[in-house]
Amino acid sequence: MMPGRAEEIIMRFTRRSFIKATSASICLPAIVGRAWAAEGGAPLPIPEVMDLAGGTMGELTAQLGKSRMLQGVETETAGYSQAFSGPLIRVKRGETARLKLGNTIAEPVSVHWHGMFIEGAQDGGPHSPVNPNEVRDAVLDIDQPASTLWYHSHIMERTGAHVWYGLAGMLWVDDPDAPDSGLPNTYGEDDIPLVVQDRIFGSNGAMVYTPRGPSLMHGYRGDEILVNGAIRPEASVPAGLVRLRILNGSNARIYHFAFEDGRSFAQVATDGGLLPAPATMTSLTLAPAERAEIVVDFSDGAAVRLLSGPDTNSPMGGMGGMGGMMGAMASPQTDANGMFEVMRFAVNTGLAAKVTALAPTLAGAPVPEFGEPVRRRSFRLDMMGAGGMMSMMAGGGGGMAINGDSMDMGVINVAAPLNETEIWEISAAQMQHPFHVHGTAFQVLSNGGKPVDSAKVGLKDVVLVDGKAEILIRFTRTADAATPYMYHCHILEHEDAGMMGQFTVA
Ligand SMILES: [Cu+2]
Repeated sequence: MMPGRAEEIIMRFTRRSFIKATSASICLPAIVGRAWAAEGGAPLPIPEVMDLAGGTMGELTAQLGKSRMLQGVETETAGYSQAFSGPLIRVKRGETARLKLGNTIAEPVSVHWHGMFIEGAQDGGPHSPVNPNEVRDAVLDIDQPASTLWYHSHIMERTGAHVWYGLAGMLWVDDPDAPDSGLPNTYGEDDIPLVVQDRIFGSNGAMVYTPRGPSLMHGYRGDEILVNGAIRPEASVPAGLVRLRILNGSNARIYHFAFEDGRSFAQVATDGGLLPAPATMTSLTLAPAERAEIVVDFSDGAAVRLLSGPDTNSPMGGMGGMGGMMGAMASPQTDANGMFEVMRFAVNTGLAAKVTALAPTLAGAPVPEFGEPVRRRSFRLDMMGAGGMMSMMAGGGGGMAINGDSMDMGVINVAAPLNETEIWEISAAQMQHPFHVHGTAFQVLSNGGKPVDSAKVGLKDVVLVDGKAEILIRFTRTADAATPYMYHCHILEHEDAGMMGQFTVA
């Protein structure tokens, strides 16, 4: 990453905020410190649905806007056809979804369909920018299991800034021919999208994004938690089973979710769709870009808070390391148990509890059919490439790399044959990295030196690599050299600093 690049992006996104802040400080010299408060408890925003079923043409236009996230000040944000984030897009398996992609922002953006099995030409990666005032067609042939996916901008060296300011939203694939899983499915009532993101707000209420040195190495993390664009909001739920479709839409933060009262819940789906059977647990770790669907029982009528443990993932070892010492790592305030609030749930007896029991197995869960692998590839995620850690400490971009090579738009790193099963071995020495592969879903064979039970983990498109992970992978769509697929770390600051490679499928 070029030194100074991040600052340029920020200037473009927040120029108006800077001007406003400057004039405010001239007019109101008595104001010291924050001009705002971050109060939780506002109603959870439920994203508007853009249903593309039946050939309805959709439209997503990247734009800047102003959002009321904080009390006392507006925040300049970016979104797709709205001020922050984007609509919840629903598409149906067996159909072709069509959208017009526009851009009114003064720099190229893109719309990457994260988790979708579509050819490279429609994947929306760095080779498919929507330039300012340009319109691009997206034609998405939907053929994959019902699943909770998302979309976000994916421009070379700018993905972190774009997602931070708001260019990301959820996408749900529905499968009308799948047998009924019996899961709650009333949108916004007992089937609720939760996009969890951390942010830093400056004293003027503007979002602050300045990854450099330790905050680039760790990945850029914030001290305020947004869910669907609202600070620690409150969801109103029926006194029954409620399905929460959680996306970790944060740039770098790993969450360790648990309910305040220790109640158990059932995970029913992962990145690639339903699990074969509900998996009961009391805590859930979700790395950036991972999704989980959980079913929570609210029939006791009690209000409860969803919490998270702190993110200790660090190239310096635990305890915040040098990042903490240098004051560059923002983190929410934790309670006596070391947990922080994500959001709240209040039971509304006026809402009908439509589902009160879970089936022991989930009808319609995808059955992975990979067959025997024919080759093995290795990917080493490296934070110590050209420039190295000292360069990053000094505020430079350093050279993050995979197998020693930083991402180069002109280099195809891997040519993968179509419809051949491979084992990919991903290793990460300094810290854990969420490794994402475009265009398909994979099965995790092992992680951290231990075999993984795929029935409990399901089909994935992101794996949080703990030392070393092995995945079973196959590509069923093509990608040519003009619009190749990407594999990369989904800590977006690592991706933007070069921890990404590109591959063709033919
Ligand atoms: Cu990484």
